[in-house]
Amino acid sequence: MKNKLALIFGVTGQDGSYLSRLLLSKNYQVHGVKRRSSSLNTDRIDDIYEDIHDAKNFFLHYGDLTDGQSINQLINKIKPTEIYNLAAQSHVAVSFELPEYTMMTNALGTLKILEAIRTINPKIRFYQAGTSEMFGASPPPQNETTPFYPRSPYAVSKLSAHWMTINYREAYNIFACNGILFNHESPVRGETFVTQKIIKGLINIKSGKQKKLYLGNLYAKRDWGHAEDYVRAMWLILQQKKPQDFVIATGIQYTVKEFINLTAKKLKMPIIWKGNKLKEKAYLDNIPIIEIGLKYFRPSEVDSLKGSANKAKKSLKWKPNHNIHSLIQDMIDKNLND
Ligand code: NDP
Ligand code: GDR
Repeated sequence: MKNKLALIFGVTGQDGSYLSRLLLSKNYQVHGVKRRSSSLNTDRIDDIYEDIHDAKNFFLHYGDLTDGQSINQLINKIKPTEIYNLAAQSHVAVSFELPEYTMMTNALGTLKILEAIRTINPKIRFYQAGTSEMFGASPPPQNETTPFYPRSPYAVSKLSAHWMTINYREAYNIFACNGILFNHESPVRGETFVTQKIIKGLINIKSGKQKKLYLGNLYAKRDWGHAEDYVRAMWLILQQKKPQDFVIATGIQYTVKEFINLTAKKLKMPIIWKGNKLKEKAYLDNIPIIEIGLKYFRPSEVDSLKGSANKAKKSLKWKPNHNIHSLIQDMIDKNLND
């Protein structure tokens, strides 16, 4: 049987690395798009060549979502059967500082892929990496029918890509789907996202490499899952009979502070919280190790996200294998082995 052929934009990111492994395990030929950077940016996928015996099915190409010509050429050359658009300026806080670039990459970049599919081969199946950030200020639990209320340039850019994906599905009959994924983390999560920042920070403090960890809003609530579970949902979404959009979430939320407490407990660091608001601090052996850094607050925050993935559970038969405890443990173990 002929291999399925996937093209992944954003292959060097957290999800790109997990999805590549999943698709290779399903005998896909996987082509990933990496962008040119002044230092190496393939850390997360370099070991695929060593770990996976059949790495002859894994190829990397240069490309960029802001460069429509490169997108067209790649789709023309590779002739994928499925395209996963995971590429994005994915940092919410950064999007307030780079709103125009965020919009160009996340919104217009998605449009460029959809246009390429429409003109080159409308039979290609398309997955768009949507986000719970699009729900923003809409109260939880959020599902596929919850109104969107984006609270950052990032969320607005993703909402544009979301609707563009629906429009191309309806206007041109393209198998184009949105996954609306809630936060998902892993040992290869970027270091400036709060979970990895907390885990690396506490491990460094414990080993004496770092004195303090500065964080922003400790009371934001998030529904954190594991990337390994979430890329499985992406693949399932593209294997359905009809193109549809799905919320993917665990249905359980924790505050940032609760995430810190769970991590500290696993690391056997008995921290004690004192003070409040901007003066709130966590102490270990009477020494402050976590403090509030004003610069980590966002101009507008998303306070509470908790997804309801009932549709995915029913139609995709998807359910997460990880919970918050196994997620944190996995992240700690990998960090300790580095
Ligand atoms: P990452 O930030 O880890 O990865 C983003 C990827 O996009 C990287 O490969 C990055 O390349 C690439 N990229 C950035 N800008 C461009 C560009 N202009 N052209 C081509 N590639 C580009 O994100 P995640 O893996 O965590 O997330 C994957 C997708 O899912 C993103 O679109 C994100 O917005 C979305 N999402 C993520 C969630 C999460 O909790 N992780 C939840 C919901 C949605 P480089 O390595 O060179 O930086
Ligand atoms: P988020 O993830 O914005 O939800 O976007 P992030 O980990 O950046 O923030 C989660 C919450 O923690 C609060 N916070 C801090 N955040 C960061 N990054 N650094 C800090 O020091 C800090 N202190 C407190 C934030 O204010 C926020 O409330 C992620 C990204 O992966 C998006 O691409 C994705 O779409 C969404 O998840 C779902």
